[in-house]
Amino acid sequence: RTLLPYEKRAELTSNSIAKRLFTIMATKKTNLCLSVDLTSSTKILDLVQKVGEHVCLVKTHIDIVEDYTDNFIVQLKELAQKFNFLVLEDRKYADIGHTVSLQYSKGLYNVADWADCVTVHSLPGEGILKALNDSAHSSRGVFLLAEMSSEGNLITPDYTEATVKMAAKYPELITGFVCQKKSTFKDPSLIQLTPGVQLESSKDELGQVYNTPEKVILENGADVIVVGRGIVSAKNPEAQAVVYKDTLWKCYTKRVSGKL
Ligand code: UP6
Repeated sequence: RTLLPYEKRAELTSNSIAKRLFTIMATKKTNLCLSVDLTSSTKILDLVQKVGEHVCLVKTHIDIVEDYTDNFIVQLKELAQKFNFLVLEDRKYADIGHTVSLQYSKGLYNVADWADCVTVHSLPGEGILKALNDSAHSSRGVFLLAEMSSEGNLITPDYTEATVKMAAKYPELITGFVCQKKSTFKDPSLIQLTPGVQLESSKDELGQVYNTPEKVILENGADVIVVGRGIVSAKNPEAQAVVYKDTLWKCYTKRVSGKL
């Protein structure tokens, strides 16, 4: 899986979002996902305006935005079109199917309307995927959480394995996994989205664990790399996004060249 280039893997997918994401990465030559964890919609839009050309995916936590309006989404989607990136709402759904289908398509944020893909926990069982499969249009995707980056998380190897098995029943819905290890899944048509990445390995004060680009891409099999504070909290986020983009892409090209 990890030795195949993105453009080849784009041909293998059954999920339309995975196909688009692989294609965007290959075309724009970037596997950087920016996690815009800011609480002001103007700050988010300013940052995305500056770094949009360097990313394949923008990851939101829409429920932390303090001044949410529908117009914010209109503008975010305009930037997505202009710069050719996709939008992932990192909602980490984790309830019974019925509730999740309401959370996904109703309420203030109407996530189903605008997010190309969402994150979902496998914890409640398959009903959560059935619900999303029924309410999502055909051009939507799910990243299923198979592992987490945070210290002391309660996910076990058995849970991870059962998560990967569950995903195999929904090939048209599943874009990939949020996970940390290369061995977690084999299917080259699915995407490994890996958070917990900064240029130096470190930790934050609340249990987040950071690995380097080299480690997550060359050793651990990451395909799309999520960077939040590494960019958002930098003195010059735009310049830092370019540093991340270049470093991450170099690791990817090294990996697919097979000369490790
Ligand atoms: N995230 C993780 N670890 C996971 C899953 N998701 O950090 O296992 C998300 C967080 C945050 C982002 O919700 O939005 O990825 C990481 O941000 P950071 O780079 O600022 O730590």
